[in-house]
Amino acid sequence: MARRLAAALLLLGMALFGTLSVSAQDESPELGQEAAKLLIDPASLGDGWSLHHTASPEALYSYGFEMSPDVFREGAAGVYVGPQGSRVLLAALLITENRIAIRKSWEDASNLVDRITFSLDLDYDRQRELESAEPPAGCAEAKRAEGKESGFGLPVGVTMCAIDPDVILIAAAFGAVDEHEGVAASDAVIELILDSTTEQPTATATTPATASTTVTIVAGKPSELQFEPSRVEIPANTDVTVVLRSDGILAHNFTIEELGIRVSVRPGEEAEFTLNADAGTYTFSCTVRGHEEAGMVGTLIAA
Ligand SMILES: [Cu+2]
Repeated sequence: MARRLAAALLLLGMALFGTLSVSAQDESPELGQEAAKLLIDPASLGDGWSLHHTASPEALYSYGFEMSPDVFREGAAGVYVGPQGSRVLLAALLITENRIAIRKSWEDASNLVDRITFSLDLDYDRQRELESAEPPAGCAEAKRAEGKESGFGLPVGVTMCAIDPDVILIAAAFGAVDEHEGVAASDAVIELILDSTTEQPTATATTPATASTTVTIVAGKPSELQFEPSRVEIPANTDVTVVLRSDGILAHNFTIEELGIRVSVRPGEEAEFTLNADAGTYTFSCTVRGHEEAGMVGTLIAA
């Protein structure tokens, strides 16, 4: 048992600081550019934090993590180092779009979390509590673990979050992050990522589009979880062509429950549909789990 723990700790150190990943990195796929957008700026973690390195998640091979292209289309990992030995490991995994891949990806990512927490001293009561806790805002599903690093006693929190059926984020926080420890720290990192993709867009987003019979609505840009514009005016009782586009990295939809409209778009795709509404004010939203709650809503005014 002691040897297993020692081996696990050694692997942990290697994955975090990349001392042994040199040979593996040579064969690793490139750092995924789309996934890399989900890695946060070290400054957002607080004073004294820096990005130690970024890598393809293949660098997590020491945890036995295999990034199968059948399951994951892209990924990126970042290792951040902070004050007093604290560090954060962040992985963003983009999943190949099919049902089997989505299920398998959750299993693979879960296994990775298990391996990260394998070497920790866990409190089982706390673990049960975490299992029934609500996922962080913006996460459709979450898995968390909290414990102390054997030997060093550093508090560790791990949060895995599915922000969409096809994106999984894993944050592991060793030591304190902005005065948080354990799962509070790893949750805070996940929230930072979701916040940075939902930043208030520039003034143009609130500028009402003029009443027109053609309207373009962009999802996913400049903020992943917002519509641009978020306020749309159309003439009442008139056929209006709506062009819906996703410029983000997630799939989104445009839904107006009252009008029975739901149109989905995948990243980089465009959909066109006709809208005809009686005079009134309607709410449109994206019903992908967690998106509306994160601010993916808008107002449609037919007048
Ligand atoms: Cu959405």
